[in-house]
Amino acid sequence: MSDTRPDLVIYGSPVSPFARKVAGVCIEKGVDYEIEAVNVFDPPQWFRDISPMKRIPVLRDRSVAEEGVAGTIADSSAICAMIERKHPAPALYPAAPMALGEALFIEEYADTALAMSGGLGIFRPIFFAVSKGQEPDLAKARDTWANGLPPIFDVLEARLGGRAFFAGDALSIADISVATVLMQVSLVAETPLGRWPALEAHFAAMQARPSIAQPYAAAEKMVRKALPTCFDLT
Ligand SMILES: N[C@@H](CCC(=O)N[C@@H](CS)C(=O)NCC(=O)O)C(=O)O
Repeated sequence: MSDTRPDLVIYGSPVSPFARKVAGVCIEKGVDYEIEAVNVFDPPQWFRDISPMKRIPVLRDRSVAEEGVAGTIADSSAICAMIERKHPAPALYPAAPMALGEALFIEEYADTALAMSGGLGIFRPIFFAVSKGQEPDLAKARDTWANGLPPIFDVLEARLGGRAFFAGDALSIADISVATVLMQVSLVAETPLGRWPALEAHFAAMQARPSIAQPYAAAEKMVRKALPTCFDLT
């Protein structure tokens, strides 16, 4: 009997924006994948072995190896670059040197500055608390929305400069990264972006893409079990 399982396995959870980024790249490219759940806060030894920083996601390419470190890649940015090389079309990394650099910078900015602020400042204080039956730290979330995120949104707004995409004139890893990380906030709170019209338009366009919407819907289903509605942080 032939093996119908996809080559690519994303270890992690759709609740991770970085796992959704990898899923989004696979969907844009029409590459089959599956997600295998791993509790990153108490992972089994086999996962610690393939994730030196104890982070999700980690990718396994079964066509390389079915177990062990071989055939695995940790870190969403490394994973997405590998998938691009393995499945080049449609390209999600600009060919022009400067646009490529811009795309990689925006990816990094989303994965660090935006993820720290939105994830640690809003998602975790709300969702982690609610999951444990505790009161959400709305004061921290409101402070992040009022003071932490606006300077980051200012940078993204300026970098977009009214364009549809962050780098070059086509969808790239930059657009996917910003949308998946920003949607971590949407999982727990309303995200009115009226002060940043280019970012607002970009966010709406990205949310309409199956590559962003499908992994998000899987995350939302999990989050809504503990948190039926989103908070207004304004
Ligand atoms: N730079 C990493 C970040 C991965 C990351 O921070 N993942 C979070 C989940 S969203 C995690 O594994 N956290 C585990 C922890 O904080 O102990 C990537 O892009 O893959």
